[in-house]
Amino acid sequence: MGKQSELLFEKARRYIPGGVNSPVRAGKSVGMAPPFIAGATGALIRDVDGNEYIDLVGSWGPMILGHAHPEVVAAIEKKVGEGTSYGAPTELEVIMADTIVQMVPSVEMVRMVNSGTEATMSAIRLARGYTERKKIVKFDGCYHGHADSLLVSAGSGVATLGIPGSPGVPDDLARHTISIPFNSTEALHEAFDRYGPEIAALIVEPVPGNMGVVIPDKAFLKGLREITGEHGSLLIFDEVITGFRVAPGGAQELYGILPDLTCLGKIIGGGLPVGAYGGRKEIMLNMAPEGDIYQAGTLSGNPLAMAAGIATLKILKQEDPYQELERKGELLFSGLEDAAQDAGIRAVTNRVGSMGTLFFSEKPVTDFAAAMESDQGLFRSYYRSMLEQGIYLAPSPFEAGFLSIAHTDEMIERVVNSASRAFRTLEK
Ligand code: HOZ
Repeated sequence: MGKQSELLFEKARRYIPGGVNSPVRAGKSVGMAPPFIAGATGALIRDVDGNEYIDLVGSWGPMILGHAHPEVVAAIEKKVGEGTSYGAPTELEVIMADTIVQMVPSVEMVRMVNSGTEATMSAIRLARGYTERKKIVKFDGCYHGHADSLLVSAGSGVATLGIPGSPGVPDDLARHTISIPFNSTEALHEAFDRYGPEIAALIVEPVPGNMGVVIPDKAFLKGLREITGEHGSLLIFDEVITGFRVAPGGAQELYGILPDLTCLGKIIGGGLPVGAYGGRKEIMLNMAPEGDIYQAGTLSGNPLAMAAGIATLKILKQEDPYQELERKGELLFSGLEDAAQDAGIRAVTNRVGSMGTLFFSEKPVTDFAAAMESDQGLFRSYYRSMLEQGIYLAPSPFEAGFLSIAHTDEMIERVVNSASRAFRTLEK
């Protein structure tokens, strides 16, 4: 970490709460100022002090092709000279919607928005309007953005900063959200036995990435589909992270489960701000102007975001890099686990494809409670050592690490060797 970043952080804190525009990146839980970024190419990211790091954050998921992929850059450059926003329909939006419908198994119709938060918030409104019910079921440690109904027992920054429930969310609203442990079929049945006829929707990250990566039990995921169907509640998959990440059609393709609604973001914007929600036509047609459920946005379907997203999805379709990403994921995370074992550090890794997390824990991490029991002090020392060695990780034990097609085997080896050195310096 360098002087320039420290000075910028100091200045930023004068004008921006906490010096950042999204809490986790402030690095509060690792006790240090964040590196301020000057640029990034491929799998490498550079800070304003001239340090270069192997990037395992990938902007928290979107950069599956690596940074500044030439075809994505060309698509943006081609479009930018024609204007950056019209607030009117464009052909690019139709191409994007068509591509999403082709690639994501359950989606028949889709609406573009500007962030993952907007996508989940809108999907919840649609579910409530469609079912004429109020209650939402979610899982402890799953994070679906910062909309009022979804901040209850949330992961990501809420977990990282230890915020129990955000002030500003009215109790009257929060009481309609039921949060239960992930991977617990028992808790699921209890919730539906008790509140079934009142439940509008169950929302889930099919592979949670915001309490660190947690692997879903397949029978549990299947149970979500069955129980929501039995009670007339909608099943919403929040695939903002997993969409186009764990398979071309997301977790729903990987596990063969079709939700009623799907929320997307990150990869579909190729690194520009974007979100989307979609699903069965019969449900989606309830949105205004076809139906009465309202949601809107001046920048929705923004031409630059559409151009970057379409270019990204086109490459993913053509190159189908998923097997290769799986191989790289295995190389990285099994390497980390072996290195921890060799150093006598108790650690476990959870991984699906190219997303994964190393937890400093002696037992398997299958839910939020287990993730929270992992050793946060060890993570803090590990994070700092890795950064010093040129490896850029998310500054929180409750986030996912992401690989891209630009990460080479050599880079992965460097990450594992750096981790090995870091583990040897940690106090057991
Ligand atoms: N909430 C995201 C992580 N799961 C974004 C964090 C950030 O950009 O600071």
